[in-house]
Amino acid sequence: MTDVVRYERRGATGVITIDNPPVNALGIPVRKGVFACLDRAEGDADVTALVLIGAGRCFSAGADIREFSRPPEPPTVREVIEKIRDCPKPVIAAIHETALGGGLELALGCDYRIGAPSARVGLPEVKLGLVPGAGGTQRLPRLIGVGPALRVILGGEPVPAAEALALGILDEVVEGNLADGAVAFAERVVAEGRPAHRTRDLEAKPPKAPDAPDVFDRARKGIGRRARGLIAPDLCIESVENALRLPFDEAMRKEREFFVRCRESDQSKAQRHVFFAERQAARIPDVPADTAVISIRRAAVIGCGTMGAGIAITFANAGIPVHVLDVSREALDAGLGLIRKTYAAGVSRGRISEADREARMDLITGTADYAGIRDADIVIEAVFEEMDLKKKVFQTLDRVCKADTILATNTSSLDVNEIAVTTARPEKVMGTHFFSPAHVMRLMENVRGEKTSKETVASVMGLSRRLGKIGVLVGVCDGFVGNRMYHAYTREANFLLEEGALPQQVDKAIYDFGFPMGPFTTGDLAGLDVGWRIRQRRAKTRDPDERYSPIADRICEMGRFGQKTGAGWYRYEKGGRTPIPDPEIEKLIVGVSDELGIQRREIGDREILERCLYALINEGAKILDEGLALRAGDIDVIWIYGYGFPVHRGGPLFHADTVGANVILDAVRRLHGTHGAAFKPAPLLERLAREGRGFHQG
Ligand code: 3H9
Repeated sequence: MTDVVRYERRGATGVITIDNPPVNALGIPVRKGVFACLDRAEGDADVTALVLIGAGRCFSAGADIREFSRPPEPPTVREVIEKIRDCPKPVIAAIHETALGGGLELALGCDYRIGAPSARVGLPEVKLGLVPGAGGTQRLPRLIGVGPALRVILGGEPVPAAEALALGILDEVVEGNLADGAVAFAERVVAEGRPAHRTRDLEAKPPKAPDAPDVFDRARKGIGRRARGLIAPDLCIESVENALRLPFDEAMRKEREFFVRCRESDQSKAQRHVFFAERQAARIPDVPADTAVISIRRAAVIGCGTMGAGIAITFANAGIPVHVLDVSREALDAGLGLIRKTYAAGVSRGRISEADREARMDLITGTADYAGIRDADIVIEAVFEEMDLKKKVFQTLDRVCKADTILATNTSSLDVNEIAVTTARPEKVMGTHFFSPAHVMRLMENVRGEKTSKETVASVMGLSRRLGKIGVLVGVCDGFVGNRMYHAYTREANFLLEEGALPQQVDKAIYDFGFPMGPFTTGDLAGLDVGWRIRQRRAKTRDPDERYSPIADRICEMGRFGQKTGAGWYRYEKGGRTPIPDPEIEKLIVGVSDELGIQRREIGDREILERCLYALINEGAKILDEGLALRAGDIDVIWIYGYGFPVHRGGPLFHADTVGANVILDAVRRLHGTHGAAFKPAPLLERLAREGRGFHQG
């Protein structure tokens, strides 16, 4: 009926197939096509029932998110669903793989839903800063009850077929050919004379134990910290609440109002930006998608500390066999012990089954001998952050590994080019910067050296995806993209302490902005000693005229390395993780201000945010201009997935666009006047302000 929707007859059943690659998004041509097919089937006297099915990868990934920035064009998804409602013949949705968002809402508008065992259904709108907008908050509670519906809507995660069947989202799971199964199901419905089965006509099911009686209060509390500052989760709850207290049509009107409010909000715009930026990051302009890649069947990790262990778990979780090498038998045993402990915690929290734990542990082999890793297709070095040590490891790897093995380093700051040239295969050397804990954090900063080949880049970027990570390609500079920006951000945080603020005040302002924690709490969690060692190494090359805050060094000199030593920027109760402001640190900070002759003053939250965030943005602009990141969106993705930048603000450079380049430049110039070199305006920021553009426009 249109290029993307087909109609055919199979006996007395009309089959409508959505075929809109890659994910059958419900854009205008699809909506028009389904609408027209429904018209045709209604008028066909020989058709007794209809099947709605998707071709290709999935049933449907929902509304076409790209259309949200344009005025809606009829028929809307809701109007298509109303057309199904008014259809005098039963309509059966047949789902394979994913039915998400508007895709599931379309299926909920049908009389019955059957699924292949691969089916996964969900309403992920909340992850885009949205409320489901085509009846999801009304039909789902009617079908499965408000408690389970709230869990599906607020979690945003897809529900697998078996669970969807148990909940009542699916009426049947069909093995074998889905289209055949759907036609047979349709014929059965007609033969049995089953009446129309419209979800809208059902009563919303009030909460039952264990959700009763205060399911909504508990949902609000449950989303707590996770939903801090977000508008969509609360509106999702209110909309589901409306399913119980308002007539269907009125609750639907409200749902639409909430959806539009969210769609137009900066928050949803930011979250939609992140959705696309995340996918865009996988594209490397000079490395075409069909570039030959090295097939990675087996990996090795060198160094079995916290990082090495986390990386090994990441490989095993993705089903890739991995050797873990540590030349010290003791360190190896400790590392393997850490891996076992991590998996045991996963089992006890119900995240993985015993069988999975066994299978994954079986993929990990420890060795103290380089000969044992000869067959690896990629080796990731995660030894101590020392250039000489890393060079030695790479020379050994170059000698023992087969010729096409990729040699990667997990360094967070050292020069990948310098490491690469110590080998006879610099084209196969790259940085793979994981973030701690490596098996949890989704970011991988993939560092391309001067000599890294396109094949190596394509292989490592592909590997990131296989590992379930978001790989972002960056160039070589001190700290790469993420840590170089982090340095600019924490440097300002430290200067603020010298000028009058306290750690808890800075942390609160950053937390209130939406980060999971401020820089000092983060420092205590990550450990302060690594940064201290890096600073000591750099001390000789530091420009003596450059402003330098000694506070962090003094804290380390006291043996306070953060949570692991029970004290850092804060103090901690024995075994506790709650940072407690420490008068001793306040005394130290005030003492440093005195020493430096700085008159302490009242510092407000606004200044804290400007100083920390604008330093971050200014540095990001320099990095972009220097070509060390491919796009502004890549920097946003790095900061969201590696550093906890609030997703509803879209990352530092998206946030900069919402504030305006000219506003930020004015502030940066003012700060440059008072706080010196660190705020030297980035030329790119100046250009954007002059041209009235943003980082993401043009
Ligand atoms: C909604 O439905 C609102 C309704 O309540 C109300 C309506 C009135 N639109 O992720 P992939 C693109 S809101 C447009 O790499 P995978 C994606 O950008 C929507 N484009 O594949 C990529 O393009 P490119 C609620 C979309 O196999 C390509 O498809 N739905 C959409 O790893 C492949 O994507 C969601 O939030 C879309 N809806 O994962 C689901 N979806 O190749 C969003 C994907 O140019 N989608 N694209 O980079 C997903 O979660 C995943 O894409 C999915 C497949 C799991 C489906």
